[in-house]
Amino acid sequence: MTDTPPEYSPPEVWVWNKPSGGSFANINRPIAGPTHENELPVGRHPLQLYSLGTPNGVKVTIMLEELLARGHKGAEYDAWLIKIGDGDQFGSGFVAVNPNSKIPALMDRSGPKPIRVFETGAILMFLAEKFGEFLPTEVSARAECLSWLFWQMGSAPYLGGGFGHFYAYAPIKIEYAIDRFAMETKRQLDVLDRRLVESEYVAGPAYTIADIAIFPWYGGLAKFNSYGAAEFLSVQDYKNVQRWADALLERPAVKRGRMVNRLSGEPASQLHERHDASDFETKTQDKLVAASAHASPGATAPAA
Ligand SMILES: N[C@@H](CCC(=O)N[C@@H](CS)C(=O)NCC(=O)O)C(=O)O
Repeated sequence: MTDTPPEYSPPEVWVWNKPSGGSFANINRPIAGPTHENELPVGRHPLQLYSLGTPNGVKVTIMLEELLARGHKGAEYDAWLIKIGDGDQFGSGFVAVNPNSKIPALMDRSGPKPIRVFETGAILMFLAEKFGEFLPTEVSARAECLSWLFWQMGSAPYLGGGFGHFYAYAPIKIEYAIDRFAMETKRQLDVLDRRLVESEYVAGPAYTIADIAIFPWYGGLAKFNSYGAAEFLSVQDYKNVQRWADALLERPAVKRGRMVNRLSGEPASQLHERHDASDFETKTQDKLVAASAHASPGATAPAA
């Protein structure tokens, strides 16, 4: 059975006079800019990341862990937690790094003048060019990689903001909206699946920033039941997406990147902030909880 949405006639001019309803309604506003003063913290590493372990955030932490795995010491980073549900993205310091108030945002403090970078496509390209990794230099391989990188930037909003929103978060189930975005999401999965028949990785024989950008969204759908929709979308049918996602999940840097700034799942998989490579061994939530219980018996959880 499907719910019929109430009849709605748009007024002449839209005004913001009521909450939109649904999950995350409290953080939606029709205006940009900061809501409050708040300086961002700065750690000791060249790169300062302000983020959260969502599919967009994870792209950057996977990239940084991949760069470190290839021996680039200049990719050492502090990953600070931005709680978007609490409105941290509207603090003045964050807005100065990303005027679009969305995680992730990066400050490169390695040079004489800090460089801000926002939008994950720009961040992945910036890091790829800075360190000369994961973006082919040969002209046709580079064009293929950038085509798939930007395919992700244009496609994922239909998956997250379209399908995920109407299937999982909207206050009512609207058949028209769910049909429209389920159709588009399945079409995108098929685009990827067909590409991965002919190619080991998305952009060709080498692992690139295209894989790093696409994996958290479409790999998440294939392997982690995003939006509780694995069965609804028959994700097991996309065999080549499954094969590719399994291969990426074997990569140690992907495993580490998925843990950073993560606030849900197994405590051992959550590293709320990362300020040192050793944090993966000592500062995951399971370890912090155990340490604080040991330090003060009776206490249950450390501050995040
Ligand atoms: N196109 C952006 C999307 C970033 C984005 O949508 N971030 C979400 C979390 S995954 C966010 O910060 N949402 C907070 C908000 O909308 O206020 C990118 O690729 O960086």
